[in-house]
Amino acid sequence: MTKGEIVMGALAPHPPHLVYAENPPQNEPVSEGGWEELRWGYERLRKSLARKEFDVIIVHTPHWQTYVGTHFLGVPNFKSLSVDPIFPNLFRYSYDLSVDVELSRAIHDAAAQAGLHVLMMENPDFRIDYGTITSCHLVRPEWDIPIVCISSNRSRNYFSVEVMQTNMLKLGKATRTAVEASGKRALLLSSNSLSHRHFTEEPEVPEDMSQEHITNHNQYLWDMKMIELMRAGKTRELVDIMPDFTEQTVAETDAGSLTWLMAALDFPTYGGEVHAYGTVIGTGNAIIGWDPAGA
Ligand code: 2X7
Ligand code: FE2
Repeated sequence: MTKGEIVMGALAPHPPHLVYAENPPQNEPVSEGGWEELRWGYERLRKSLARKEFDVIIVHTPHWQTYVGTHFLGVPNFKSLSVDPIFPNLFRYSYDLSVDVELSRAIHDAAAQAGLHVLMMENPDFRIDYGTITSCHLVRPEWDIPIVCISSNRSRNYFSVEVMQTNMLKLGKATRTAVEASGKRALLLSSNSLSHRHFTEEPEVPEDMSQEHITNHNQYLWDMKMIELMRAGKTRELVDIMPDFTEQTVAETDAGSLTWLMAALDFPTYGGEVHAYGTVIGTGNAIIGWDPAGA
């Protein structure tokens, strides 16, 4: 069997606003647009992926939160309605997706061998979280490629940011090992925003872009610091600084998705390609791709 590989890794944030703004047939609410900078960034990411062939999308999501260990979807198909608990006015999305259960189990087993607490999620009525759906929709709206979906363990909340980091570095390495052994070509998605201070009130027209900006300047400076490290290929330093960034900007990196991605990519020293940076209800969001072949 030929060795499997990660064909690209991407930071692929999941504000449901972006799906709302696109008006796909699966989403019930109707918008007048909005957040174009980020949506055009996703368009550029999709264009860069058009040059690639891949068999599976592996997504690590902050909105499937498991309190004991890391869980993996373990049922071949899921079909239902996903409603965002905070923005039900924006996101009521009918999904129908397939799962690469074989690769899920292989990553599960590799993670168990590395000493992590893991579980296959085998409830066929399980509701898929909106983080997974939004990132996958924006990267591959055709839904024609199976996914592997990895929960985020709340170890940062139960223990500390350092425990989260240690576990996610192990999980990233286990993911890479399992992909290589599988012979498959995988696209990896870190489904998270960067700085994450939300406004507490939504504008009357959610897509009113005259109301959209970063919540505060220090958050913006932190986001730029992180993006500069990614652009420069200083990903070890990025991971080293992650605990402080996470604490200072209540960043969604607390879920471990970005740490997992950097470890799975084996800490790229080549620059990530920034497709966009933009804010959504005050949070900082970057769309960035790492292409090992273009290194
Ligand atoms: O989950 C999110 C998010 N990460 C960022 C912005 C707005 C809403 O939901
Ligand atoms: Fe989120």
